[in-house]
Amino acid sequence: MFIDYAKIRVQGGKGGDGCRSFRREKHVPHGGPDGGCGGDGGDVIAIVDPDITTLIQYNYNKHFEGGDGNPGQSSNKYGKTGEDVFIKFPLGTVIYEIDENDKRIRKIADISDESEKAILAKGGNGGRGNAVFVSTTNQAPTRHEQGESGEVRHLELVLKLMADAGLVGFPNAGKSTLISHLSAAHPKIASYQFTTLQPCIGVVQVDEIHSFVMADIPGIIEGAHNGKGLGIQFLKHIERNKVLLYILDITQPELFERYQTLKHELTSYNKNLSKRKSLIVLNKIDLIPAGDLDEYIKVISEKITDPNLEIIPVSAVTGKNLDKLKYAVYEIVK
Ligand SMILES: Nc1nc2c(ncn2[C@@H]2O[C@H](COP(=O)(O)OP(=O)(O)OP(=O)(O)O)[C@@H](O)[C@H]2O)c(=O)[nH]1
Ligand SMILES: [Mg+2]
Repeated sequence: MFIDYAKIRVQGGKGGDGCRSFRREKHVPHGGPDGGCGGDGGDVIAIVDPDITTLIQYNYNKHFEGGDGNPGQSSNKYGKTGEDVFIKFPLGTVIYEIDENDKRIRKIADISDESEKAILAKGGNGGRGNAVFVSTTNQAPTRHEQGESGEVRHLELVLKLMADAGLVGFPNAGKSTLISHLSAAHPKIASYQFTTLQPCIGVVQVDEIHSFVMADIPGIIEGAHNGKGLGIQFLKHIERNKVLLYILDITQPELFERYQTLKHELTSYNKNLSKRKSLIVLNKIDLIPAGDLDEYIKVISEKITDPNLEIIPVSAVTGKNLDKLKYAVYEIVK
């Protein structure tokens, strides 16, 4: 199941206590302090796992603790450092610290690249052993410290898929059919609305070495930005796409107005999306007489004021022009 939201608790390991100890030697009442320091507690660290695309496991697994440091020992032995604990996240996870009322305090990490690592909770420092406190005035200190507790944090996880190209369209426009022909993704396809209930991503291979990532999200309807239909919950997944593909079913009336409605929903959700590079894809051209296609394109292109907005007619079912679409998207993505 695709889950893009979770809350977890992380805690660094406790530092090991410092040791109080004196070397035992015959005839020496205080044979020199030799209590070692405790080891530091382990950290909780976020890393990326490119194979995960959902936060579902964090709906079950909600507590993560770094390992505790071992206490120091006599003979100046240091305690072992606690083990770091690594939590794996899908690319595109944004991690916020929240307070007890679930209010966001700050952004801790935005995991947008595979090498990214972020410390979510630091382990506590190990306590110092009494050997450390020897001074000219105190040759036999008994002072030794307790290990510190690790940091505790409550975190909110929000996943925003990291796709290059996002498919935007009304329900039934053929978005899932398109992604299933262009990639190995297999979302459900059916002739009714809201077939796709969760985002799906696929890798589109352009040639042997080049590819880009495409995201299919559930259909958008008028009012989506106010929560209508499947609402805004999935719009966040196209926020970071480099290209938006507006998929229109060519058999529907008022194509330009439909495009405008979609764009209005997106920009009402996030005004930056109005400037995002886009393409209009007229799908299902197999359903109109071939000779009429130019006229369809003319009607919509006359109303478009942006000279850079390209219109590409395709048929996701027959595969017509899908290569052209793939290259056009790749030109923008790269
Ligand atoms: N004739 C024809 N039918 C198509 C084409 N593309 C999609 N369809 C059909 O249109 C219907 C809807 O396709 P989907 O891919 O499920 O549409 P969607 O946009 O993903 O729909 P939602 O998930 O509900 O938003 C299915 O019956 C498809 O077979 C096309 O190019 N030509
Ligand atoms: Mg679909």
